[in-house]
Amino acid sequence: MSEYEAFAKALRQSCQDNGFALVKQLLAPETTRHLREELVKVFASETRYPGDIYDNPSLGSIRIDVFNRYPAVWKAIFDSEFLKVLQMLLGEDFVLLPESALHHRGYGTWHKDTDSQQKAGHRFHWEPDCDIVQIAFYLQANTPEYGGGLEVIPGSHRVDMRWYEESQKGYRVPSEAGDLVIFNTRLDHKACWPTGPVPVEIEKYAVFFMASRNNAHARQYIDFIRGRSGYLFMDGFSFPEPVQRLTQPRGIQLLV
Ligand SMILES: O=C(O)CCC(=O)C(=O)O
Repeated sequence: MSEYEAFAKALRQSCQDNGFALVKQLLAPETTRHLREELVKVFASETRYPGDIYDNPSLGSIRIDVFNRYPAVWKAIFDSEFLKVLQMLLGEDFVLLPESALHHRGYGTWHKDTDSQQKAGHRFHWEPDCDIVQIAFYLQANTPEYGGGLEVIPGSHRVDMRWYEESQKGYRVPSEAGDLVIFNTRLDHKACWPTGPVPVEIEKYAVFFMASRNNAHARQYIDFIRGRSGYLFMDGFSFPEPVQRLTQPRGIQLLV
């Protein structure tokens, strides 16, 4: 088996068994540094868009619609092997979803990203071919002392039940700046919390995208978010031309 095939096999196996995968050093160190500088600028800026979140006690600050509002961010990431890794995992014709966000100092509690759709009465995310993932680039290491990344309950993407308390300890995904973390939207997860004040030079910054295997569930998910309050960016959303030019020749689907 070639190195490429072994990598693809391990990636798929980890997502299937554990509900997440960690891909080491997908971004070059200078790209990570550049991205961190970009995010520092974005969160220092006064520009306000409806649907963004400002200094929420648990979620921190969130800026949405990376594709249209922060082109330097998606370009730096898409310039890596990012799309190729997603094709290995979700198929050559995977669907890039419109949802994307930048996070600063977010420390939320345990949840599945499917909780809101389940509360709204949907069950499509439990169908065996539903394969919708969150994709995170954390721009600092995830350490026991300072957090900075993701904590997960491995295998919980197969379990439709909350079986832990908020104090439950999970597995700290040992990501470092430049790594890629992919997780199933059914996986129980939360931000890895710091145990004390975090020095400003390692404050938590992250970039999130979403993608799906190309089947009817991608459309079901988009139809669901279109009906949700807070998803104002979806009114008239389109992927900008440069994203279309980069993805479409490779067979990657853009759904809105
Ligand atoms: O803050 C994190 O690292 C996790 C983010 C998260 O839980 C989410 O966006 O659903």
